[in-house]
Amino acid sequence: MSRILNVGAAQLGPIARDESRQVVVGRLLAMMREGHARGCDMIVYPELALTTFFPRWFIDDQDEIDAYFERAFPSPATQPLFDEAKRLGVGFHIGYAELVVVDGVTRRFNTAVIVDRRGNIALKYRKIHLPGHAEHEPYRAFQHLEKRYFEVGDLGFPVVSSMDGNLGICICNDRRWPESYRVMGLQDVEAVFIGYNTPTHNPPAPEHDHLTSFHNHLSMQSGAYQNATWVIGVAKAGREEGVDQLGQSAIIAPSGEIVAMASTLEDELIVAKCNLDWCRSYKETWFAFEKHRRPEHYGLIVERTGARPPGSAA
Ligand code: CDT
Repeated sequence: MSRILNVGAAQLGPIARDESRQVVVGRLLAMMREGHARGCDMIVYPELALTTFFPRWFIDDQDEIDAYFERAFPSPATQPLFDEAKRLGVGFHIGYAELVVVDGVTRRFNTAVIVDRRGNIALKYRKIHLPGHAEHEPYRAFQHLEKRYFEVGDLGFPVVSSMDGNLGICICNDRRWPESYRVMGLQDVEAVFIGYNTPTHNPPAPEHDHLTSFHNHLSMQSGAYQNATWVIGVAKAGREEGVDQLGQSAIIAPSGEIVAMASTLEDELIVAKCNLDWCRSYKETWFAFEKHRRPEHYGLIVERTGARPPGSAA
C-alpha cells in the first residue's frame, strides 16, 4: 500500500491590519472544513497566517509590534484550530509570530509548526533566513523589517516522522536557499511545507519584479527535485494594505513537477494526493546521497558565508 498524504494547500488572501485573530481563524477553519470534505489529511497554511504581514511597517512602539505576536500557541483565539483538527482527524501546518521569554529574556521568532491529527504539535521551526533590513529605509514604498522584528531561528531545519511520512518546514525566504532543503534532505524528508509572503515588488531590485513568480517556482521545484521530496508552497496573496503579494501556491512532486496550483489571489484551497513513496525512486537512484554525495569537497559551504574571488584575503 502506498503512503498517500492528501494535502490541502490553504492559500490566504489579504489580511487587513485591523482584522482580528478571531476573524482570521474563522477563515482558516472554513478552509480546514473544506479540506476535510475533500479528503485532506493535512492542511497547509502560510507564513504569519494569523495577522497582516506587519514587517512592512516601521513601528516604534514595542507594544504595538508585540500585539502581532503569539505569547502562547495555542491561545484562546487559536485553540479552535487545534480542536477542529482533532475533531476532524486532520493535521495542519501554520506560521505565526512567536514571542517567548527564556530566562527573563524576551525572544521573537518567525515560527511555523506542524500539528498532527490528534491536535499535538509534532514539529516546530523558527525561520533562519530572515530577509530585508533592520533599520527604517524611507526610500522604499514599503518596508521589509524581518531583520528588526525577529531573531534568527535556533532550531536548525528539523524533520519529524509524523502522519506516516518524514515532514519538514522552512519559511518563505528559506525556500530560495538550497541549504535549507539539503539539510532536510539529509534527514530523508518526504514533504516540506513552506509558507510565504512575497511582495511582487522588491525595492532594492525592481528589475527582478517581473520574475517574482518564476523565481518562486524555480526555487521550490529545484528544492523538490534535488532532494527527492514533495514541496508544498503556500502564499498569503493579493493586495494586502496596498502591497501586492504573489499567489501561485503550488504542490510540487519529487519529480519537480507542479501538480496543483492556485489560480486566484484569495482564500483558495488546492488539493493533491501526495504519494510519499514516489520519493523513493529518486532517493534510490539520481539522489542516492549515500552513493553519490562527496561531502569531503563541500567544506566551503559551512566554512564560508560570503563569496570571495580566487586569491583574495580571508
Ligand atoms: N517573507 C519573506 O521572507 N519574503 C521574502 C521577500 C523579501 S523581499 C526583501 C521572500 O523571499 O519571498
